[in-house]
Amino acid sequence: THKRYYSLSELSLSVAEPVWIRARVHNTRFKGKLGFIILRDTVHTFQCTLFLSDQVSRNLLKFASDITKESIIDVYGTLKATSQPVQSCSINNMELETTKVFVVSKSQASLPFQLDDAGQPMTLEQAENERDEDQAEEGGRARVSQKLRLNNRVIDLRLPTNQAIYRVSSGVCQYFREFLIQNGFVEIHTPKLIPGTSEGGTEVFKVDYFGRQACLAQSPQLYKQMAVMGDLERVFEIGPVFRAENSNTHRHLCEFVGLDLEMAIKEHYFEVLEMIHGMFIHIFKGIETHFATELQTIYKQFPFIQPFQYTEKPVWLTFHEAVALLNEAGNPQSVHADFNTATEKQLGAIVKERYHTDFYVVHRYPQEARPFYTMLCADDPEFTNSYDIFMRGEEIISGAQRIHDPAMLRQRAIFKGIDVSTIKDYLDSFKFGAHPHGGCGVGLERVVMLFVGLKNIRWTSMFPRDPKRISP
Ligand code: ATP
Ligand code: AMO
Repeated sequence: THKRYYSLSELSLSVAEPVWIRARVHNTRFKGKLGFIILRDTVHTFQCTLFLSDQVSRNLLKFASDITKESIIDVYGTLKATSQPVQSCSINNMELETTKVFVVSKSQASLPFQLDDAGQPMTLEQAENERDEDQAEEGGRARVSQKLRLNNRVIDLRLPTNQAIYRVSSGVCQYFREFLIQNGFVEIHTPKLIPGTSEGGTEVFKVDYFGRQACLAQSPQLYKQMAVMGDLERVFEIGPVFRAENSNTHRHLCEFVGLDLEMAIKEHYFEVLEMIHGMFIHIFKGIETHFATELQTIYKQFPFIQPFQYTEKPVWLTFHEAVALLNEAGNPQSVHADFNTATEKQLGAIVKERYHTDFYVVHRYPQEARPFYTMLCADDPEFTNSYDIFMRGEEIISGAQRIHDPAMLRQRAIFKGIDVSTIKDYLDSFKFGAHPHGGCGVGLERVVMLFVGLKNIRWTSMFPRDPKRISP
């Protein structure tokens, strides 16, 4: 049989017998007959004490005082309540009176940066200054630069804030999958090496495919629709999306995780919007309920964050209504062009004031702003059965009802400048009886960034890819 090891989150004063703990050394302090080892495990920190005694020799104290930060150790001892809260530990009502210490794996003594420095609370100015890695080098700087942290990402990931972020990110995927499976969706995996673009435009990585040209998929768009034509009817995918987006903004990556869904619809694209709304409420509630410690850990480093606000009653605006609100506020936005980033933000502020929510839908976009496969409105072909969804005034979702008539689809592809020879199989798939259908694509890193209230997508991408970074 194996020894039982406690993780820090399992510790409780009701555990009477001595315990073994394996964790990382966050810090140590030794003086004379007394020593402290601060252990760290995910978002928790906890203090072990060693006193010179019958059970703790001078040799053990000396050995323990030489252990380097970030080493992994086993400690054995008894849990004791503390008379006052232990300073700088997240578990502060108890400590371990330690009698045994073993080193499992030693860390090199010099670290690229100190975790405590990288974990210092940031001001809004410091957080916003990190929109781009190079900008981050100037003005309102964080104590450890984003560049240094990302260059040493494995160590950076150990920060409690990062432990929390990637647990929240996992939770978002878990609730996305859970809700859709409960609603009859099938999880699929579509190819990432494809013959042409799926979204159009030039933002595509070209690769050599045995002498022929192929592309890294800009989205699962064409294949998720083909799966619906293959009668899977309700499908979803969690997978990588590639965009040769040569832009250094706080919210664009060259590779991100797409949460996509596609479903047959009976009468109206509102069926898809209702599904998406239900799914997001499920995600938000799941995170608030089961990841509350993680959220608190993140807010501790970013004390300026206002928790995400949403209403269970959906807030849906038509593009025309959104433009009217903007025009009223003095913004000359036209109904025939997409919003730019500043306008999105302004709309976010207006909606928040009026409807008290950071989460809302804008639908019936102008055709100019949408890809070729988007269904035009029956009553006005200048507009489309499409939608974007916003969180805190930034786009997190695009979606639409799709054109299922093959002749119209072909015509729209040509109109939008797509080389139809590269999408022949896709176009053909609508010739044998096509379900009316619609869906959406969500950017995982953006959802996590905006739900939590972070200011840079690089903090929600574990190994971010942007035009300047392809490693680690
Ligand atoms: P998607 O590309 O998936 O629609 P997105 O949020 O990037 O998501 P875009 O349509 O690319 O949406 O852009 C929306 C707006 O964001 C644009 O109108 C533009 O004003 C702004 N934008 C896009 N790329 C950049 C960039 N590289 N730098 C500054 N602003 C940008
Ligand atoms: P779209 O191109 O709008 O739509 O992408 C869908 C969502 O993906 C996220 N996103 C990004 N995240 C990080 N970095 C990027 N460069 C980036 N680009 C987009 C955003 C966006 O809302 N096929 C359609 C979806 C559909 O209609 O089903 C599509 O790809 O959150």
